[in-house]
Amino acid sequence: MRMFTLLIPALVFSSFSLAQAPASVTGDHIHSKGSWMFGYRYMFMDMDGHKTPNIRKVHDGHDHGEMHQEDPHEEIDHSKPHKHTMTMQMHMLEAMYGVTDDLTLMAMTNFLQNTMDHGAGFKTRNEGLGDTSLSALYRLYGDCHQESLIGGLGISFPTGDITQSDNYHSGKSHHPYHMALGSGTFDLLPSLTYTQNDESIFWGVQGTGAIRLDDNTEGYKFGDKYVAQSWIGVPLAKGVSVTGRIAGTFQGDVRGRDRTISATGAMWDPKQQESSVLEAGLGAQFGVSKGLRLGVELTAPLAEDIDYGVHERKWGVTLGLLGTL
Ligand SMILES: [Cu+2]
Repeated sequence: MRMFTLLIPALVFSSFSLAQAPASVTGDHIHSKGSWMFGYRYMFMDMDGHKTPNIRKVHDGHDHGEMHQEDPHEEIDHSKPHKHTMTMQMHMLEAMYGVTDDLTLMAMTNFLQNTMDHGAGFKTRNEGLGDTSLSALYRLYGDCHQESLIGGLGISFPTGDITQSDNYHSGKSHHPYHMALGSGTFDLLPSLTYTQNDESIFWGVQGTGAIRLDDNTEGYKFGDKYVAQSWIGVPLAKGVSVTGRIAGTFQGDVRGRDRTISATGAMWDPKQQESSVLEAGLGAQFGVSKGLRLGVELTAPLAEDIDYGVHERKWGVTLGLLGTL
């Protein structure tokens, strides 16, 4: 509430266009020649346990979230239902620069904190620098105000360390795949975004991919990842808008395997990492001052089709502070 009263005077003087994608979306716009944008985004995701064949059999379709936490030592015994929960926090920095009115370069890097709770207060944590990407965004069509079609092509560099030891297996093993800080591979990042904007409504649709170009140093590669999403937004007042978003994400299985990770359960099994998730996002954006925008978005899954090695998603939040020069 106090934040609102602080924002109101700023909003009155704001002339920054808020017809922009939700805080969790990147690569949806370009910048005019010679102009810069800098951004910081914080993402938090809360994840539930894995579904397991055992839990399914015992509970026969009932909510898996009801399972009790158990001693980490019991976890190895897969005849018993168990639960590992996980949180992911990401601090992302980005910079965009308009090389021409049609071509914008975008650089992004992030710092990750992944924490897995194995039950009974036993936690493993992996944190550090994630992967870094450099992308080119090109205006294929449109005026970038009322309508635009933007194609993007980027490369993700493996700056995230994939050799951090896990204290779960006496430090001899690397963290399981979904706890890794990066892919370990050079990834191709294609994207295509179409947006429309008029006085009373704005919307966009975007497809993005992460295609692994080689095997990493540990002898595996993550499955390719594809996201298809669409959002719609309404300006409520000058400097304030709300958005709704729906996104489908597919992530393939790991190919090959990390030799330090023995498949003592689905979580460590490279062939149990595939997921398809449909999620919804509800967001709001505030013009803080001319050229500075604060966005927030809450996300929750609508439907999931996930392998036994994948955590079920619970909810997430993204905060974004983006400023143009
Ligand atoms: Cu930008």
